[in-house]
Amino acid sequence: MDIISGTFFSKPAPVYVLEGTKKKGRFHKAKPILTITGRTPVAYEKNQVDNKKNLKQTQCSKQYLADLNDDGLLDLVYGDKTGRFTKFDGVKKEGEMSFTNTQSTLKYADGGDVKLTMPGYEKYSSPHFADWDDDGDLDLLSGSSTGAVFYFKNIGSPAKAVFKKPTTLLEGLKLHTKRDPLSYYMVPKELEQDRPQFISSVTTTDYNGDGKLDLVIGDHYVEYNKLASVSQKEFEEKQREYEKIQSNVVGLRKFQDTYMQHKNLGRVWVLLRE
Ligand SMILES: [Ca+2]
Ligand SMILES: [Ca+2]
Ligand SMILES: [Ca+2]
Repeated sequence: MDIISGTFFSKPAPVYVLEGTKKKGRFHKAKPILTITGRTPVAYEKNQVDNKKNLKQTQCSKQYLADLNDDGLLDLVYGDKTGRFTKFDGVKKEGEMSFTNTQSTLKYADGGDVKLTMPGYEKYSSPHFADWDDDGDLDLLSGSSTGAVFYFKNIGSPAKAVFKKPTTLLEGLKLHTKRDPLSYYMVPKELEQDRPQFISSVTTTDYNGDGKLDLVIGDHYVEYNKLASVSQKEFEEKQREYEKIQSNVVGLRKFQDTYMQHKNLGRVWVLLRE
């Protein structure tokens, strides 16, 4: 058994493999996954274009390996900040996994890019593939910036995956409707406990053994507490001030550091399928 690990940024590489050894639970050192010519398979914000000057590398929220064209070789799919699903097809290379230099994107039947479309710029698509409808082909499931989970049915064939527009399996938080970093992170207590908070990542397994796939979702949970030394009045005033300015991330950090304590945590949620 080998471990595949992705990273948020692509320096020096976005995906590593840790090959298993003969000793149980022991692995070789992580090595980067590369293209057939030894390049790093970098996902760009726009699809591959001739004018390489304008290419801007995107943040990858999750990487996933699945064979989407039934050629026996794993293909590499990235989720990213802009909500797309970028793909590098697997190619044959002796002794190791390898991929095309060129990126493509997962497609709908009408040829459009499969994309998360919730409001706001940071969407963080998070691909996972499983045969969710049990018809023999791999369907796409995705977490997102708001914690919502989407299902894209594969309406192509095992040899050519093509997807249907998404069905929402789990609604996300309603707060992330504008590019306002404060609303992005600060979630009222009652909602915090209700559903995944931020950049959810989904996987499937039959958790309760009833023969149907269930969802296991990881999230990024940020716990905030007002500093004890700051009065409630002052805190609320500053918060209103901040909301009025609709400041940027730098402003958010300043507000957090001055008036709050915060902890970044991860949680795991299980949703059983009915
Ligand atoms: Ca393949
Ligand atoms: Ca299927
Ligand atoms: Ca189940």
